[in-house]
Amino acid sequence: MSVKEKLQELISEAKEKISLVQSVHELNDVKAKYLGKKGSFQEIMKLMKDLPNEERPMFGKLTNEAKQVITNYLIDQKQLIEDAKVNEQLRSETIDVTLPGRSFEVGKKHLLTQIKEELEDLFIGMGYSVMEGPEIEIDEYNFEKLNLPKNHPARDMQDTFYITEETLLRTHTSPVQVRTMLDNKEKGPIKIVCPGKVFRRDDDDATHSHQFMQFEGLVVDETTSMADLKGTLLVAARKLFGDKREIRLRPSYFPFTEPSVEVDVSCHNCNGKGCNICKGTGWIEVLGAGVVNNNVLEASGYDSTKYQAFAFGMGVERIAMLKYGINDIRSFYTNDIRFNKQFK
Ligand code: 2NL
Repeated sequence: MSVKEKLQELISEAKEKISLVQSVHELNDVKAKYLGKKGSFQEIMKLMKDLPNEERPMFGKLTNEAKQVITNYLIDQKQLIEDAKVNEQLRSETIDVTLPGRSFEVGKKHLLTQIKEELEDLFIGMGYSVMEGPEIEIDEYNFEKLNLPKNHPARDMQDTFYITEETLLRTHTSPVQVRTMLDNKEKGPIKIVCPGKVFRRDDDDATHSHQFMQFEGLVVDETTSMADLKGTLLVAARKLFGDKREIRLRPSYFPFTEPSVEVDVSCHNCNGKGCNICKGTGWIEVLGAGVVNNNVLEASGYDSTKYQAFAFGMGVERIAMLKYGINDIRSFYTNDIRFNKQFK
């Protein structure tokens, strides 16, 4: 057999072997078998020494060509293996974009938070700042400076969670206003709203909760009057209960305001005709307010001959209950997800 034939045979054998290889790892073994240090070509090169000098260049040329042919087979097969791998991956990892998506629920703020923020936005729009303060207060700020001296019935042990003689859970957010007035070194004008948790010693039932959210407001300036209060509350009532609402002020009593008023809004359910929500009267009581008592201004360092102020306070749960027809205040705090989810 001539060298040429030998090489031809080697090439067809390699071609066959290489075409059957399925992995790159296996392919490296085959490559070593033919082209490696102990491979077939090393064997063939040994034949060179028996050849006459003039045949050696031709022998070298043919061997190199054969090597090249086999190398090309190896390269092509490697490409085939790799392509097959990619195609298999594409096939097995295909995503069916026509399948319906998995739906997931987006959370929502608690109804009380929604209404608190609605109120904050409304008052910020009228130039107010939002102030917060501690839930554990001292007697002096919660009562004394609000014209509620010791032994006043409103600060009865029955109504207040005392921690010590002098510290308690605030019964209203008014101490935040007291702190703001005390902190105001220039004793200049103030325009603030104070939302927050307050605590009263009550047995919980459908309309009472020992913890609820209050939203109070305070405006201190040189000419602040009851007329400003009424205009402000009309804007708030219409924002909360609709553009057609009217308000009316009835005389009332709070130790920290004089005169004091109770504010009714015309019923948003029956437009004033009378229904079960307004108990047939056409009006619903929504908040308390008044002109700040001079004692309160003086106790926080304001000259009551120079300054006048109005203040108001409302229970946020009550507003929400009226707006959405909720009949049990405990619904806000039991956190039944089915209740909370209704207010999206
Ligand atoms: C209500 C009634 C009210 C105030 C709160 C207040 C605060 C200061 C001075 C004077 Cl610093 N008054 N707040 C005035 C009137 C009524 O709240 O029904 N709250 C749930």
